[in-house]
Amino acid sequence: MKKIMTGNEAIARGAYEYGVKVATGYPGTPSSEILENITQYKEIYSEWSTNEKVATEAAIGAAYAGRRAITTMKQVGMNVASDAFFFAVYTGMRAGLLIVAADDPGMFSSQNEQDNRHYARFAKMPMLEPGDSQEAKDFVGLGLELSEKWDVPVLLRTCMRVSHSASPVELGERNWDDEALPPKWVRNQEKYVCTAMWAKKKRPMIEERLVKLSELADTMPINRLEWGDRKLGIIASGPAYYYAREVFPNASFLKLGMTFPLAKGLVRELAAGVETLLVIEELDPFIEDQVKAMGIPCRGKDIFPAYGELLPADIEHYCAEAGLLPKEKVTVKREIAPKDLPGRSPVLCPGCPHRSTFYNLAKMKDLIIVSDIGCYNLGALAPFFATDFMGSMGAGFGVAHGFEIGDIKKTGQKVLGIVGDSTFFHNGVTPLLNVVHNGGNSTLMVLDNGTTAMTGHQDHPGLDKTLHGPGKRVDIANLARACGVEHVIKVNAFDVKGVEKAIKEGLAYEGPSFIVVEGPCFFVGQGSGPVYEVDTATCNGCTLCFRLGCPAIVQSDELDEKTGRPKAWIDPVLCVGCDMCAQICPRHAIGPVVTEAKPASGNGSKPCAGCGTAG
Ligand SMILES: Cc1ncc(C[n+]2csc(CCOP(=O)(O)OP(=O)(O)O)c2C)c(N)n1
Repeated sequence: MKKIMTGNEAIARGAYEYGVKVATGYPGTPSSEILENITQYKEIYSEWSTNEKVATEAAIGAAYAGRRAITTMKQVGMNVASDAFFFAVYTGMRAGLLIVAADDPGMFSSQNEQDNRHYARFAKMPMLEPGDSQEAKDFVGLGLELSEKWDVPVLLRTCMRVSHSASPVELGERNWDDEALPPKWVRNQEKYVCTAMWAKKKRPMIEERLVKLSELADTMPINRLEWGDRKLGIIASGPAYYYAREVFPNASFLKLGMTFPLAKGLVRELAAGVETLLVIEELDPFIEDQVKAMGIPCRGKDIFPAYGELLPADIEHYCAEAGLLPKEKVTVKREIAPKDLPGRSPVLCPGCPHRSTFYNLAKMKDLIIVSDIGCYNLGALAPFFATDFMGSMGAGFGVAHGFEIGDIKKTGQKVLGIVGDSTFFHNGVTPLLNVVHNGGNSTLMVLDNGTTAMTGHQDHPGLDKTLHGPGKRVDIANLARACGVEHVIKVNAFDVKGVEKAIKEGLAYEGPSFIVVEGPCFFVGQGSGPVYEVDTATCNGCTLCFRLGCPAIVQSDELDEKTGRPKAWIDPVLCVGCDMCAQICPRHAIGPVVTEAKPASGNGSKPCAGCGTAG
């Protein structure tokens, strides 16, 4: 049977069919749906782990235990996970281990662009690159087989276009004897204890394995020569292969499914048979550099940029410029947005608990606000423009401490570090410990909205549910106390003044202080309260409520006679009754519409957890 599936769904299906027993991961676009789809297969244990390193270690342990395992992450997750998979290349495992990392060429949802293919070469592990959903599923099976045969983790590298686009997939049955108990663990220290004296002995084997895998690559059906016109030979993998085929239907091709180690024999054969050799690959010249290192001249990054996506229109455009394609053959229009298109900045949702924090912080002008990744990164944008920094998960705390030990206080400025709740568990606890242990004085704040909102509401240790069901909740404030913070403040995110007071109190405290701003994300439980409205007779167009950046509050057509400024209007379709606008309105012109209650949405049977006025 065939089914249309996204690449992520197909990888999940592959995990099922090829007998994966344990699946771990940490959310991140474009990879998150793999694990979410795996939960439908009850044969597989799955969990959101606290971060990518923990997820990878758990998958490694499961593979040591003799169970096929898979771990999933977005591209920057590999940076966090890398300390784990480097050693697994030395130890090998008892069952197959697949590390799935989804790259994001074009940076649709990432803080930096990176080409994770380098990790395969860096860690010296084989890498498969699917170009569509069928390959995504098949390569799971192939990767696990390779992993078991060569006793090494295998990297399955996808990218956004493979992860999120859909194509037909032939479905099969689960074809692995997954219930059979693996043999008992027998201690083998030389294999599994990566102390230098034993690990060192494996170094030559790791190099020899790569040579043998490269020889194998020449014979693998997923690496294939497709002879056509001999004028142009193209090496490509992943979606770039299909795009290149569209642009050059008659050229000769080397389609690579395993891109590391390289099928050098096939590369030589193609190079010898064509006039011009061209490598078409997104991001870095990963294949191109290896081809050139073989002494084979080829073109590639002299034509294409080493950043962004390379869609068919881009390939046409750059190849026409380089004289490889007649200009009249350029058929597809490059989608470059018109320059006069109005910019539309993303905003916090109506009812977002983060709003009170950034409304208050926007007023604290001489404060350095070291923030982090999550929905709360929108505090950097209009109307707040409140934050000074965002880098990588956990850096909100780590870099804040750096400002402090960098003596920034001598300039009279104070520093506030901010992370979200999922980010706190991911990588915020260790920098907190660092502050405490080193006698730091930072004010650190967790915006606890009870979910990993930005990536689609996954669980984390601060919740009483897991991917499968009930879980043990770790209390953030108690954890901070256990880390040695003496001054811990908890505040209701929907109490705008309370949040301001908490921030000021934290900043005034001598020694590390820790503020937990608690209030659930609208989508996980806050629910709708009554719709709010503006009493236009009282509103004088002071514009203060606009500073909340709530999409439900807009300028009305009615101008205030005295000030000449537009009065506010609340869109009843968008308002969820969080009450923040009512709290800050100096003329008390905003309040709930008493007569008509808006039907609850989402988990909205509960009253608003924060402001107490909703019901
Ligand atoms: C190392 C790494 N892993 C995953 C991500 C993807 N990611 C971006 S924000 C985020 C989670 C944010 O959750 P939280 O801190 O709770 O903030 P919220 O979005 O709920 O406000 C994740 C997982 C990333 N950017 N970096």
